[in-house]
Order: sequence, then C-alpha cells, then structure tokens
Amino acid sequence: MSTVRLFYALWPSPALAGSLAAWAEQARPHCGGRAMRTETLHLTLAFLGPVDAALADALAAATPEKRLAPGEIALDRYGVFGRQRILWAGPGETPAGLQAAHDGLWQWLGGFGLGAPPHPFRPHVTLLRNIERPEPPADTPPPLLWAYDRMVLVASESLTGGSRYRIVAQSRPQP
Ligand code: 2AM
Repeated sequence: MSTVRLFYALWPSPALAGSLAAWAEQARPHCGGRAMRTETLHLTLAFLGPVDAALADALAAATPEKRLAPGEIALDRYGVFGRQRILWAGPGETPAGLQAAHDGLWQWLGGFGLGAPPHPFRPHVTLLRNIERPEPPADTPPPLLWAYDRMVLVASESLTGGSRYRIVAQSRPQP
C-alpha cells in the first residue's frame, strides 16, 4: 500500500515568513549552510512520518473539524541542532498554550492509532540546513510575534535537492 509523509504545522503569514527569512540571512554569514525557501518556513507541531494513504485521507477529512485554541509565540532566539546541522528560530520557553496545542493534537491523533514521540516538544522554525558552524550567532534580531489560530496538515514529498510541501487540510479557527 502507498504511504504519504505527513506532518502538522503552524504556517506563518507571508509577512512573518519574510521576517523569518531575514533572520536566516542575518545568521548565514556566521553559520554557513543553505536557507530554507521562504514559502516553506513553518513550525512543526506533530511529525507523523509515512502513513498509509487511507489514514492520510481520513486525517485530511477530519482536520477541518479539529479546533485549535488561538495563541501567540514570541520567536526570540536562534538555536542549533548540531546533529541535524540545523539553525532555527524559536521561543526561549515553550508557551503553555503551544504545549497544550501539541499535547491536544497528539491526544486527538491517538484516536487514529498514532502515538506521540518519546522526546519532548522543541518548537522551532528551521531556517538553515547543512550549517558549517554549529553555534548560533551572538546577535539576535528583534523578536517576532506570531499570533496563530489554525494549523495545517502537510504532505512532504522528497525531491532531489529538498522537499516539496503540499498543504492538504487545515483546522478551522475556534468560533
Ligand atoms: P526539522 O525542520 O527540525 O528538520 C518536515 O520534514 C518537518 O517535520 C520539518 O519541520 C522537520 O523538522 C520535521 N521532522 C522531520 N523529521 C522528523 C522527525 N523524525 N521527528 C520530528 N520532526 C521531524
């Protein structure tokens, strides 16, 4: 049976994505690496990995019924995942509302037979890949405030030179 590689994410507005791209450009002379394309920048809430096509269809159908409590995130720091050679932007501390959104999403996904990963949630927006120096720059641009009210279900297709993301469904804002 065919599978689809899926994840749930918060997707920034074009204006916020542009500001994040500026964060990436500011860090690149220091870290090296390759900037993510602006239109692909996102914050992953839940990475599902490859799932059967039938389950992918069921999730796409159910996602518009999933409500997400609106919240805000202050992206105020750079960080590095050395093993993955990633530079990211994220909040200094995970906001309680975002942690609740993550936990609630995984609880809901449990109804589809999917289990949360064992590692803690580290909210981040990957800005640079294949960095050459695994240290964040000393200077951080002014914080970015991200007000969110929905999440998207994204299919990721591997291509030579990167991934292509396709938004297959989105949750509805809370009334
Ligand atoms: P990353 O940016 O830190 O690599 C699509 O690949 C999204 O899912 C990216 O945001 C990526 O995070 C995340 N992702 C990929 N593989 C993952 C994994 N094994 N566990 C958690 N998140 C993953």
